[in-house]
Amino acid sequence: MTSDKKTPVAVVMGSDSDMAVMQGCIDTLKGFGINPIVRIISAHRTPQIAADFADKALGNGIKVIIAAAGMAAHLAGSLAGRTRCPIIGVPIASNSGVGGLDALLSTVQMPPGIPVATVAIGKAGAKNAAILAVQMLSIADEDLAGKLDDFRATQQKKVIEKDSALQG
Ligand code: RP5
Repeated sequence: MTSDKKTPVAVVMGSDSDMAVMQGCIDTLKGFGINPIVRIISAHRTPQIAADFADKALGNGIKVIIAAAGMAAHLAGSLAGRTRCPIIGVPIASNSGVGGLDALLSTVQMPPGIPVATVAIGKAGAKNAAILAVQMLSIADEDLAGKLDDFRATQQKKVIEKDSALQG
């Protein structure tokens, strides 16, 4: 079975200032042939738009939402409260001076019943969010599953080559 690869993933971020981190997420998805919907939506500054987006997500064919925000990062959680669509949260390190711990706790500490699958702070988390979304979709998509296997094999090969080079 092959899912629609054009629109199954939405990448939502609280501000355009988050794009420097989230570009890696978008690029990783594109590397797997997924051209995501990309939106700037704020839980605090545009709350009605956030609510409408969440309410319509499943009906619009979205299967996974990746939500990134910094500071009091309520975007992922507020979307999660309004949709069954799985939400992957990416905490962003802003200029708050606490290195993204504010966003990490705001994203990960969801009350029981409304989960957000939270990845690491920043660029590593952004890339992992894309890979996790692909893994979710690969359950029902053999083509994506094959791409993930290739990705892991390539990743493993690179590490082995670096180790070999180290051994001289
Ligand atoms: C959050 O506040 C955004 O996700 C961003 O990480 C942070 C700062 O936003 P800007 O002031 O840069 O727009 O809502």
